[in-house]
Amino acid sequence: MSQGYQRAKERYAKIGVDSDLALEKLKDLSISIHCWQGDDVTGFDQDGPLTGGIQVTGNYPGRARNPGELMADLDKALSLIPGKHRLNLHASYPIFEKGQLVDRDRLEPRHFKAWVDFAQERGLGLDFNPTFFSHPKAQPLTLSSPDPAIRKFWVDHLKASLRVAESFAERLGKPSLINIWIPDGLKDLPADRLGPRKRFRDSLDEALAIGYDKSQVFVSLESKVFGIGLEAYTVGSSEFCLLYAKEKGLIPLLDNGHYHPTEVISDKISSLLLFFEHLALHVTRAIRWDSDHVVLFDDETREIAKELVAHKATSRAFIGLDFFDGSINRIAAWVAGARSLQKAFLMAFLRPNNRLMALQDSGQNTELMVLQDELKTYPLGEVWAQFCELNGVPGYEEWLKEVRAYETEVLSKR
Ligand code: RNT
Ligand code: ZN
Repeated sequence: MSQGYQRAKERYAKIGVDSDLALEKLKDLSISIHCWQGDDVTGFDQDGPLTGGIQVTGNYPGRARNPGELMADLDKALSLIPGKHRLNLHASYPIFEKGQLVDRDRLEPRHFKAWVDFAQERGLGLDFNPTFFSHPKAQPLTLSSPDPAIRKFWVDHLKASLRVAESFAERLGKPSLINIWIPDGLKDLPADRLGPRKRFRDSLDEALAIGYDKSQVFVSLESKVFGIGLEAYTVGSSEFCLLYAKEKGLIPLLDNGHYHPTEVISDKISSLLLFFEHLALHVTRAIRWDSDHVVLFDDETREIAKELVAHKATSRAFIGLDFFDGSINRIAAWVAGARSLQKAFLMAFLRPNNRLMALQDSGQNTELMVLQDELKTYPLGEVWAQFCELNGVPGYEEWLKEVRAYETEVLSKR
C-alpha cells in the first residue's frame, strides 16, 4: 500500500468512510462501453452518411475501418480501463461472412457471432441497440412512419434485434440490455403531433409482442428533445418514453444530452427510482447542444453518480457511455470517458452519504454546505491511483503513453 493511499485512507476514516470498501464497490461497477466511439458511428453494414440528427465532427487519423481494427482498438482501450465491463453494440455492426449479407430487417444472431466470441473470450457482457438511422429507409421517420412498408421494415428490425440480444444473454450467461432510440422527428412545426406518436406506440406494441426472455433481456427506451434537422418535434419525447416504459414494463433510459440545456438528469434519477425497478443511463457531455463530447470528471457526472450511490441504486442502473468525438485520438476518448465516470463513482462511494443526508434532514445547512464542498478536495486521487494499481492499469495520466505508442505502431499506419 502506498504512503499516499495510507494517508488518504486515514483522512477518509476520520469522516467515517472506509476507502477499502469504496474500492471494492468500484470494482463491482460495470460500465457498458459503446463500440461506436471507435469508428465515428459508421458501422459495418452501409457506406452512407451518419443520419438521424446526430453528428460526429473531426477527422483525427486512425479511425477503425473494419471489425478487426475496431476489436483491436477496443482491446487497447479496455486494457487501460480498470475493472470488468460490458460492450455495447449497435445493430449496424454485424460481421457478415461471405454471402451472408442481409438488410436490417433480416438480421440473425449468427451475424454477430464474432462479437459474442470476442465478448466471451474477454469475460464481457454484451448490450445491444437496434439501429434506426444511417439507412435509406430512415428518412427520417422509422417506427412512426405513415408508410406501412417502412414501418414494417423497422418493426421487423426491432424484432430481429430482440432475438439477437436474447442470443447474447443465452450464450454469455449474462443479461443483455437492448436500448431503443429512434431519430424520428420533424425539422419544422408539425400539423400532427399525435399521429406519429400513436404509430410509434403501435409499432413498439407489435414488435415487443414477439416475446423474449424477460429474466435476461432488459428493454430500455431512450427519449430525446431534438436532433439536427429535427429541431421542432421528436416523436420519442421524454413524456412518451417514460409513460410507455411505465405502462409496458420497460426501462427508461436517460441520456444526459437529451434535455433542455438547464435540465439535469441528476435531478430526475430519484423520481425514477421511486417508480421503476431499473433505470438506464447514457452518460455523455453536451456542450451547448447534444454534442456528445467525451465524458469528463465534471459536476453533473459526479452528481449523477452521487444520486445512484447515495440511494444504493447502482445495481438497479444500467450505466452506459454514449459519446463520439472524431477530433481527438479515439482510444484516448474511450479511456478518458470511462475512467472519468469511474472516478465520479469512486467519489460518490467515498462520501459519508448517511451523515450528509442526516445533516439535510436536521436542517444543519451550514455544515452540509461546508462538508460537501470540503469533500471535493479530499485525496480522491490517491484512492484512484490505488484502484488502478490493484487492477493492473497505469494510474494518473500515465495510460496516455500507451495510447500514444499504439498510435505510432498501429493507428498511424491506417
Ligand atoms: C442519439 C442517442 C443514441 C445514439 C446511439 C448511437 O442522440 O443518444 O443513443 O447516440 O444510439
Ligand atoms: Zn444516447
